[in-house]
Amino acid sequence: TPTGPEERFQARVDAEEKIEPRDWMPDGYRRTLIRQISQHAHSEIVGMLPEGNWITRAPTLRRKVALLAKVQDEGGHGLYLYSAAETLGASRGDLVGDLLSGKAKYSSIFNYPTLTWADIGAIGWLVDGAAIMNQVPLCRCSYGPYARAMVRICREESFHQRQGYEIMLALSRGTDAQKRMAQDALNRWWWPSLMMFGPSDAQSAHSAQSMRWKIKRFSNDELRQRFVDATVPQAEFLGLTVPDPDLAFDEATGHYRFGAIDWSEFERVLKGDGPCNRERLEARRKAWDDGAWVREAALAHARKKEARAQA
Ligand code: FAQ
Repeated sequence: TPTGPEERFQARVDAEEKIEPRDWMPDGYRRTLIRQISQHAHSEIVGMLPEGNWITRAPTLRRKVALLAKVQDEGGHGLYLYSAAETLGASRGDLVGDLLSGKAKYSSIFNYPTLTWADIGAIGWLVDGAAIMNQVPLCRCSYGPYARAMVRICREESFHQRQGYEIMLALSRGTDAQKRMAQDALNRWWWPSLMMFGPSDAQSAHSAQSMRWKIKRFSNDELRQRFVDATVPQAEFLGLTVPDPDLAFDEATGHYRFGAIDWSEFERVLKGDGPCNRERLEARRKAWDDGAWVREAALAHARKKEARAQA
């Protein structure tokens, strides 16, 4: 029978019990979750920017309504993820401060530009597709509040993915210019989407411990492989070519083999030197500054209500 608190904790995790905010947990478990959940929240909020760029230029009213709903969903995901991080004792002000100062990480993928309407299709298809692959197992994460938030997030992501794939389908069945646009978007988003899953297992600093704690259920490479296996047939159905000359189906394993990822590009983007890192942080800082009057008004209103309640 387990003796110390660490062993008892691990035994609960091994028994698939959910860990709740008031339960005892190792400091490392708490820190890992605050790190991952806050990076995830920042990704959702920064992730609104590349697509927000196309709301005013969506080609039809129907496309605009769907894109608006998707970008709003992402804002909502960010908010419940910040709340999940708060259940671990993190302060939302500190987390947002770390994002705005450039200290906190957010997903590398959102540092690439959206050059054409086809990029909105490619983001839904590939970026949300990758997000679902990574996040469905997080619905079974050992930490209750994160696992529960993920259930709703994944349902919404699945709508986002279909929205994107349907744009790609329309373009790939369209004029030659539209087909070229779809292919160009796939060319630019394919490799960055594979990088979303994080460094290879051999390089991943946190995977082994996070898997022992059942925060992560599958390794970065396992999820990346599943994504490639699921997505290549979808590209074929669209009549598009995945930009990887080494891509080949391996009959023996039943999986696609794919070419080497350019990890130097990934590292550059993580260091803040990707195509849009500066622009993204600039946009978040401006939104924060422009929203100062709303925060002040909300605080003043809350103080007035409190004073009235006491009177
Ligand atoms: N970008 O040891 P590992 C979305 C960092 S989907 C930037 O493998 P871990 C929806 C990692 O944080 C995107 N940094 O780390 C949407 C760590 O840095 P640290 C968000 C990355 O945590 C769609 C270091 O490298 N999804 O937003 C990346 O075990 C469309 C070492 O890596 C999530 O956040 C990267 N790609 O595994 C919104 C899902 N990869 O902290 C709008 C939850 C790794 O030591 C539009 N997160 N790093 O300084 C996770 O599942 C995990 O955190 C991983 C990384 C798998 C991302």
